[in-house]
Amino acid sequence: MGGARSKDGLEALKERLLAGDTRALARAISLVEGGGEAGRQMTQLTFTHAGSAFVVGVTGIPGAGKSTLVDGLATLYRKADERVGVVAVDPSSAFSGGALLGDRIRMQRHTSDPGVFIRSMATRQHLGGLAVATPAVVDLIDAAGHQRILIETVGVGQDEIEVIEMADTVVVAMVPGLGDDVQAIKAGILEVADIFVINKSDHEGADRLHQELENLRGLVEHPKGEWVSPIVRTVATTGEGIEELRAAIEQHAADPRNRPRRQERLRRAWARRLRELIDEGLWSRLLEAMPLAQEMDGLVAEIAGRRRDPFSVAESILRRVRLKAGK
Ligand SMILES: Nc1nc2c(ncn2[C@@H]2O[C@H](COP(=O)(O)OP(=O)(O)O)[C@@H](O)[C@H]2O)c(=O)[nH]1
Ligand SMILES: [Mg+2]
Repeated sequence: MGGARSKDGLEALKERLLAGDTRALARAISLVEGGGEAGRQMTQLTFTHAGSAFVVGVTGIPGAGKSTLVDGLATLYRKADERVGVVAVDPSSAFSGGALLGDRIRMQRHTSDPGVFIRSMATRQHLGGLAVATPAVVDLIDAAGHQRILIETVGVGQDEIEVIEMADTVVVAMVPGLGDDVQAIKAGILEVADIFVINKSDHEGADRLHQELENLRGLVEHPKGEWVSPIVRTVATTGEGIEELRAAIEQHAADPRNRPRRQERLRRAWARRLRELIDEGLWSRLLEAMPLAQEMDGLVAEIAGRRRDPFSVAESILRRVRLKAGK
């Protein structure tokens, strides 16, 4: 015990994780969330073991019924004997101190089932933000052998759009009766929606929302013969329509026309991530090579005082940098 941070400790942890040990998985996730060196090594050790799970992203405004939908899907997948992972990305839980009470009660049904692994993530605790932490956590759950992973996010910030881009199929959940601004759906979210869900179809206004969505869907460019995101109606609390949603996800996953789009989405996300890592690395090496921190204060003050412009200050620093290959 206590050796999880040593190299051997991490190796042993990795082996247990790959064997599907839930406690090892939870421990590895904590390391990754911590953002330190051990977390980075854990990601490196497990990276090539991930990538085979099918990841479904469910996004929508708070209260749309995402958790209830995810729970319904998880239950269906369990009936088919698939191991399920659930990642609830909930910035609001940073304030309430954890999953909402309703979520906790719902999740309790699965707590005695080792075939379901549930993790909720709040923004606050993550270095590098959710866009970095969530895919890393999903990969760990994947490497631990959970074939179906459901990510729940509130579709608001750029971070979350980036999170959802990692999913194989993206479900956008909406609810009727919120007026005709179509719930402030961001153009970005609309474009990544592979399936629309009208949840709370038992509420008034479902027909109207359905019509609005069809109109909106018509506005998004669809090259001929491309996948047109279906609209599925559900009442998540009774389970109505969940089977149809599962089938729509299946169809989207199996449709060969969707492969290029999915690959492009993934490629874009990894290109961004790689770029970030290089940026971070360059910056920290730069600071190692020349202790700029103090000098920066003075330079920033000069810029703020309009005595020098930011372009020439940046240029003067960069001129002092000699990029060297290797160490
Ligand atoms: N009437 C009705 N209530 C629902 C439905 N789906 C979810 N709810 C309720 O709406 C509330 C918010 O659901 P939740 O799944 O926590 O939404 P989330 O914030 O998007 O995760 C809960 O009280 C649910 O029981 C539905 O289809 N019909
Ligand atoms: Mg929720």
